[in-house]
Amino acid sequence: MIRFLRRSSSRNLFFGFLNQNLRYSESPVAVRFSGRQTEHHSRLLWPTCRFESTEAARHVDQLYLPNHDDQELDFPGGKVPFTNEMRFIAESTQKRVPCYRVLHENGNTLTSNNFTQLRKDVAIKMYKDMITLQTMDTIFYEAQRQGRISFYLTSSGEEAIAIASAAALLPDDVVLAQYREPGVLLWRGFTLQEFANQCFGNKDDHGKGRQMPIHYGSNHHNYFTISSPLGTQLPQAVGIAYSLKMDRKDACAVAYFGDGTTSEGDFHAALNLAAVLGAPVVFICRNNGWAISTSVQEQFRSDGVVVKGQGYGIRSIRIDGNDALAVYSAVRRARSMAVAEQMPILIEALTYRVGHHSTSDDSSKYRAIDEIEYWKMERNPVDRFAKWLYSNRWLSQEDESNHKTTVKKQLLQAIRNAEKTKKPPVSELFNDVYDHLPKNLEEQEEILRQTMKRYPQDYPSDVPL
Ligand SMILES: Cc1ncc(C[n+]2csc(CCOP(=O)(O)OP(=O)(O)O)c2C)c(N)n1
Ligand SMILES: [Mg+2]
Repeated sequence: MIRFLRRSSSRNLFFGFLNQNLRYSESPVAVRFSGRQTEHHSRLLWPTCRFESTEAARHVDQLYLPNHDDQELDFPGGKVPFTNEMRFIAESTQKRVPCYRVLHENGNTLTSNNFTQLRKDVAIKMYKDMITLQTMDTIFYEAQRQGRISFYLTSSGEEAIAIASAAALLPDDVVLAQYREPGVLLWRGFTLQEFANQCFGNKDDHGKGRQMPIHYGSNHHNYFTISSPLGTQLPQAVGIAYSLKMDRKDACAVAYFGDGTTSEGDFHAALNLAAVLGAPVVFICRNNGWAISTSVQEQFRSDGVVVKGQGYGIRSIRIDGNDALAVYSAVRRARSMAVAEQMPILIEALTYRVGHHSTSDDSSKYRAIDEIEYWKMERNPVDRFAKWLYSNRWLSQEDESNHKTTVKKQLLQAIRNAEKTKKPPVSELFNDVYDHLPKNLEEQEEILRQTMKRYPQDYPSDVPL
């Protein structure tokens, strides 16, 4: 059963709005003036509805307060009951939040009704895209090792999260990813040639070669360009979600991030802002156990990430990120709740980073090989999904090997093309920020050109001046 944690504790600490004659819920807004209900849009109410956190008042549980003394503190945001018992809220729940899954490791569904049924064509595309992603990772990784591109980073072990979540979204949903989700862009139709052009930083790259490899972006696919500084995409996603809300769009923003990123202030600011604004944003945390060499045990003391949602008043769920059907079902439900109820949702997907952090890392220095092998062999998300497809007779070995061969050929061709394509000229480094180049940038450009002429051996010879 897909069960999202309620966004406010049922054993809430706040009574709300009980003495106020104005009640507010998300857009379109049901407003009660002295008990009478009128339809309004949230914008009209914005200035008067500051204390939306009083949503908690709906879940009042009197039993929680056996020793309350009948009096309440009339506090901004809602009345708070007094108690004569000095009780601290525990630092953790007694049991860990369970992890929603659909597929057993052997590829069988655990029960037939705990997930959203997948269409055959969607399921096959999901599997083929997972294979394409793996092939892309192998070939680009090798290209980096051969010195043909400067950097790379794989999705190995996390293929199901990117592909299955992308399949559950709609094309108008705006994606703000971290860097380990090229699978979402692949699902949306970014071509192998476009991936290769970005990694090689040639003149056909949409970013004009200004970014490191894997910092993909595509306006056409509603996919914001990746930023290296962790967490910056999260408050941005809230802003975008809020603008979708204002424009009454049937779409949400979707923000992806890793476990390590939850230690950034931006994560906390984003969750709070999203809850307060009622912004339709789905936060998808890929908890893959590691932030480069920092394990999750060193990252946080809480029961992972899922429990943080409730602290901000956000409905949340923990799912098996290596189970494509669980990811698909939960993201589909999350996106429809986010849009229909105009609220943020937090998903924590448990998975494992099977590869090194990036081509600049050697993970054997800080983690056990056995741990990697276990996740690679026994909890492999692609193999698990394939078993399910085979058991449905939706996939044959022949289809699979034909697809692998075709993709490999296409990728090698894409790399050859990308390598042959010219680099963008130096002037592009300074364009596209200002309408007219300001004086200081003109000076910088001139200095760069002179330096390149003076020390040609220190600059790539294939970048036209
Ligand atoms: C603000 C900031 N701090 C530090 C870094 C360096 N850094 C790059 S990736 C990374 C680990 C992030 O881990 P996580 O969010 O779990 O994502 P994963 O790599 O596991 O997918 C760090 C610390 C950065 N890019 N930005
Ligand atoms: Mg991580």
